[in-house]
Order: sequence, then C-alpha cells, then structure tokens
Amino acid sequence: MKTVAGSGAGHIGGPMSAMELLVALYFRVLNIRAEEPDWGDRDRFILSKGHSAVGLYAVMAQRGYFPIEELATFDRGDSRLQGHPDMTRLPGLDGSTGSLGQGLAVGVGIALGARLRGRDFRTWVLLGDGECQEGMVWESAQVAARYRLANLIAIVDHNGLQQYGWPLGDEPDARGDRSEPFPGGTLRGMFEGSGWRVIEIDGHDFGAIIGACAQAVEAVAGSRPTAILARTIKGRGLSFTEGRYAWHARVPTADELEAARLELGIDASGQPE
Ligand SMILES: Cc1ncc(C[n+]2csc(CCOP(=O)(O)OP(=O)(O)O)c2C)c(N)n1
Ligand SMILES: [Mg+2]
Repeated sequence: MKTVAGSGAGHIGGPMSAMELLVALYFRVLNIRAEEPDWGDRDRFILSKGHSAVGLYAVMAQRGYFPIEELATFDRGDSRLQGHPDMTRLPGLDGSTGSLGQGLAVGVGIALGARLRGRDFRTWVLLGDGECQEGMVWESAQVAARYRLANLIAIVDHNGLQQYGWPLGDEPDARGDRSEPFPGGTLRGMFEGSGWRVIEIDGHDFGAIIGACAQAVEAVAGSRPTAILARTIKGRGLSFTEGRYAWHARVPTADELEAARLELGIDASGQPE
C-alpha cells in the first residue's frame, strides 16, 4: 500500500490476494539463493500476472534480493523495479511479464529446456484467474501435458475477480461474482481435461500452500504437470479492499494509508505497535 501510494501508480488487489502464495514460495518452497540470483540450479519463478509486481518486489526485498528502501523507487523510469517485472533490469526475475497470458508458455519452454539438459530444478508460474481467459494459457497447458512436464507447476490465484469483476448478465455495473472464468466450465475441468493433475487449496492458508507445493515437487519425472488452484480473496488483508474490484489498481489516499496502518496495528515504519 505504501509503495503504491509513494509512486502514485500500481496495483493493490492482485498483489494482496497472492501475498501468502508469494511468501510461502519465497520463504519455504522455492530452491533459490537471494545472494546468488543467477545460480544455475535455482527453481525458476515467473509471475505471469505481472501486474502484481509490487507484491513480488515486497517479498523479494524481505527475502534479501535487494534493500527494502529500494521499494521507494517502484515504477520510476530508472528503477530496477518496473511497474511490471523486467528481467533485463532486476536479477532474480525469470520472465518479463505484464501482458497477460504469456507466462505459462515461457515456463513450458524453461521446463522443457531443463529436461533436455538433464537439470532437475522446478519451474513455477503464478497466473491470475482472469488471465486464464487468454487462449495462449491453454495452448501452453496442452504442450506441457504433451511433454509430460512434471517439473512445471502452475499456481492460479483464483480470486473470482479481474480488473472489473466477472460480468453478470446485461447490467454494465453488475459485476463481481466468484464463478469461473468461462461459462459452463471450471478451471479444474479445463486443466484436468488438458492432462494436468489438479490440487485445490485455500490460497491464504500457509499450511495448505506449502503442502500442495510439496506434493507438486514430489511429482514423478515423466508424469503430469501440476496445477494448484488457490482459492483467494482479492485485496485480502484489509476490510476496505477485500473483494472490491475497484481496488484492482488504485492509489491509496493518505486517509486510506492511515486506516490500513490502524487496522494492521503497525507504526509508520511498518513495525507492530
Ligand atoms: C493481454 C492483457 N490484456 C489486458 C491487460 C490489462 N489487465 C491487467 S490486470 C487485468 C485483470 C487480471 O485479472 P486476473 O488475472 O484475475 O488478476 P488478479 O485478479 O489476480 O488481479 C487486466 C485486464 C493486460 N495486462 N494484458
Ligand atoms: Mg483474479
């Protein structure tokens, strides 16, 4: 919230809905070295829902990839922390994203390359549920299953909202149900139909996230890729942002920052009061 307020641009809802997923990945799941971001055997991670970059940067800073103070440069032209992830600027990123729909295809290429080179790291891709309306996601899903890429794991931040929520009927403002991206289909059905193994979890439950990721990592070489469907709430963490599509990309006012601080019980520097 503070970083977005400081830069005057950025996203809130998507980063907050994915926060437990990102924290679990960077602090418990990914086999990475923050001090050696180009380590060859590292797990690869692609934030396909690149608009959630500010959340990823906050977690990477806490994990030691760069100083926390650098978050204040977010979205400036000369910053390593672009509004959407730019792997040519920030070491530790394995994909440049922001144009939705592309990250899984990049992950398929990396995972296939790892297999061909006999490397045993995993490739993880975090997608939005709205993003799953992009056709390229399903082309990639088919290819991943065709090559039995058990070393590829897709995690879907299944918050039931996108930029404006799902349209409901003919009313232009009737939005915000928590149904699936496609009428008559479910993400589970679509991944399973494409040949993937599917695990559904509560995406705010650290134990469930870590357990599902461990299951995915144990996948036997030559078996199916795994999709973890993480049920989440967009804008999770603050009463006034939760489940509100208006917070998809909004700059908090000074009053809202103060309300957030009080609700979280933290002081101005972010420490518990
Ligand atoms: C190809 C493409 N189309 C549109 C956008 C604009 N856009 C950015 S985020 C977003 C909504 C994404 O919704 P979802 O994938 O559900 O993400 P989340 O709910 O986690 O924010 C849209 C339409 C984009 N970045 N890329
Ligand atoms: Mg969504």
